[in-house]
Amino acid sequence: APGPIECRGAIAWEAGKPLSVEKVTVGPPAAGEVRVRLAATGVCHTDAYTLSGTDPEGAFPCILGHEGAGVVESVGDGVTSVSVGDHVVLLYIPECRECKFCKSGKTNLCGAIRATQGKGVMPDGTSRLTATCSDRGLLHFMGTSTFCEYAVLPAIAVATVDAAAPLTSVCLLGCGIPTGVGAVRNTCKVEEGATVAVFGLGGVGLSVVQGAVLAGASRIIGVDIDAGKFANATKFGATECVNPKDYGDKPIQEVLVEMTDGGLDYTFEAIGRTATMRSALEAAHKGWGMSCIIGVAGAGEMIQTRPFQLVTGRRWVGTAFGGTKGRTEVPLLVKEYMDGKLKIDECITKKYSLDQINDAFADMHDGKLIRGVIVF
Ligand code: NAD
Ligand code: DAO
Ligand code: ZN
Repeated sequence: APGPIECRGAIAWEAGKPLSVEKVTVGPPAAGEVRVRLAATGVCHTDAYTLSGTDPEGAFPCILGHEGAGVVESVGDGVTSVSVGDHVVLLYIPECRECKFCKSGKTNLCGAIRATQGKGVMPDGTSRLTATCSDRGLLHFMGTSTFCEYAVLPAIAVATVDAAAPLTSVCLLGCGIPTGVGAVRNTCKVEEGATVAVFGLGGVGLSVVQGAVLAGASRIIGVDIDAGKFANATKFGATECVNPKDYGDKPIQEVLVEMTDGGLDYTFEAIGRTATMRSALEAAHKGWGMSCIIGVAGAGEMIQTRPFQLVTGRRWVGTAFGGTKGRTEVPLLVKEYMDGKLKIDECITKKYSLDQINDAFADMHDGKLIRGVIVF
């Protein structure tokens, strides 16, 4: 049976402090679990949000990170769905295929390990992570904790992918890209010829743009207050870009409604601000326009609009991980990437070593990155 592994990880000792790269002991996988040697992980705003301390559910000390890919190093008792040596993308939303949610055919929000994952522990209520220096237990994060050379997850939380695919690229299929592409395909089911607006042109918004291109949208309007984002948006297929700052006090939804003869068929909010969520809803066309919330707002914030906006046929929806069922759909996204149909490498602005992880956070804060990737 596999024993504990001593390796390196980036520990978040407390909120608001830089991550500390040091020795971490990663326990063996228990029954139903797998241990993965990470090859690469993306750095996402959710990691920074929790580290900042504004996430009320953030608990420390922990190992952050949720956009990872690697190779299965060992498996616990009873694991049959994956084998040692398999290449996997780690899933912060698992897919058990047995719970009420999985069986509904209506959602990707598997409930199998929800309660323990939210508390930062494995399904048996314990952690596999220990800070080697002090023997202090560390909490898991989002069920993944990818900022470490090894991670332990339930087998239902890894997607086996084509071993020929570079793990340093497909790690981004752990969050940002499926979120944007899936919002278009799974959540909104955007049809050919539809008009689309994307609020926020970061990694997630660009993935919405990419999804809209793949869906055959006729018009894709990017909206961002940082005009520096427009070049990439155009590269990914936005047909127009709009900067709300160019319109003074005029609400951006009015600008968009005028540009589009009454509004868009689909709008997406990929920023995480309640004001832009309202703008996106109100920029959707009367009678049929659908607006999708992707951005994660601060704890306790509320959205608002006049109910008349919904009475007159606009629909307000939201999505987690783009409605993607990870074990089933992530391997298909890898195939699309290998076939040259899905852009991933274009989303990677810069690669870092684990020792440079705080630089990756700083560059992300400065808005310099579509995505930064830590290569182990
Ligand atoms: P990002 O910071 O890279 O991109 C956000 C963009 O919004 C930036 O380009 C910024 O200039 C722009 N922006 C900021 N304020 C604006 C405003 N008032 N009007 C127009 N544009 C504005 O972030 P990202 O990584 O692309 O993530 C976007 C959001 O999606 C975040 O809230 C993140 O937490 C969330 N997210 C959600 C899911 C999900 O499953 N629902 C998954 C991943 C990320
Ligand atoms: O099943 O209740 C649930 C929650 C599943 C996780 C949803 C997370 C959505 C937002 C992710 C932010 C970026 C990683
Ligand atoms: Zn399930």
